[in-house]
Amino acid sequence: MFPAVDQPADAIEPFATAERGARDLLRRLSAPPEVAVVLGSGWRQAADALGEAETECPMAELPGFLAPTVAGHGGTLRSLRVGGHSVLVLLGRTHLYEGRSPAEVVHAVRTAVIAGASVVVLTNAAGAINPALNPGEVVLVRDHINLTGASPLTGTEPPAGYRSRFVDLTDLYTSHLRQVATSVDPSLAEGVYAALRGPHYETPAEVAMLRSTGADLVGMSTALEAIAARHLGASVLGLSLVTNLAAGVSPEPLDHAEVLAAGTAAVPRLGRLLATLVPRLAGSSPL
Ligand code: 8IG
Repeated sequence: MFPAVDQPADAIEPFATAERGARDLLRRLSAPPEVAVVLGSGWRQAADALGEAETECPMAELPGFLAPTVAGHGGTLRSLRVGGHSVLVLLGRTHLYEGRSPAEVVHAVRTAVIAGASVVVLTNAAGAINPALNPGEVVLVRDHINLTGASPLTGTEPPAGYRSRFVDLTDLYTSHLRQVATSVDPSLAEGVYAALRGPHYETPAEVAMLRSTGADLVGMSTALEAIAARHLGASVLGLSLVTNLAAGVSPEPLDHAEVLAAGTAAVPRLGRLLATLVPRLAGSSPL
């Protein structure tokens, strides 16, 4: 088997690359992370509610992370202590729709878990398929339907010392962590997250199909990171901010600006939720 010529060498050895990332990360931190929090669109502005950064650096400084694109800026790694626990915040993520490989999409999560995080919180913004869900609402991901056609475990076998790539995904979004979240905020709904590649939104017919398959939410992230985290033995909590009704659920067409505005309006609530929830998740990994 030969890798495609234009593939970066890193993509061939994703676990070794994540190990290098973790070694570099640990040199920068005063303590290994216990919890890793990935802040997706809509959630980034809520990061400051967790407290003041102890250490912060551009993700691109660490091995295996992508250089920032010319247009946008790259992601940031921030470490801080929350309620006596060491927390690593990943501000920004990589998506398949950017033309990135599954290994690139999950690299930050792999790095965080190999560095020590036993709990991974994956946040995202999503469209509501279930009409009972409202924009501005936060939904606990109970399970996902991975319709990306991709897996972070495709390719060469994980090296010695890693679990089999034929990983069990029963209770992927650990019921224990969902219970902790519900105890912090009993108003949180639960739903099934359908992950698609995007970047286009769905047609109304696709949304109708997703609804009949049991999906409540639809988005373009999270599923591959959850799989990679579970493969490495971490517990996963998924939090979706509903920013729009999926196509056809509402008679209005989707407007990206409105999606962003709904995210901004929710920032104070997201901040409060993260600040109360994250310290309670540390040390609560039953795996
Ligand atoms: I925010 O309606 C957000 N992300 N696929 N569909 C998909 N992704 C989304 C949507 C949506 N809203």
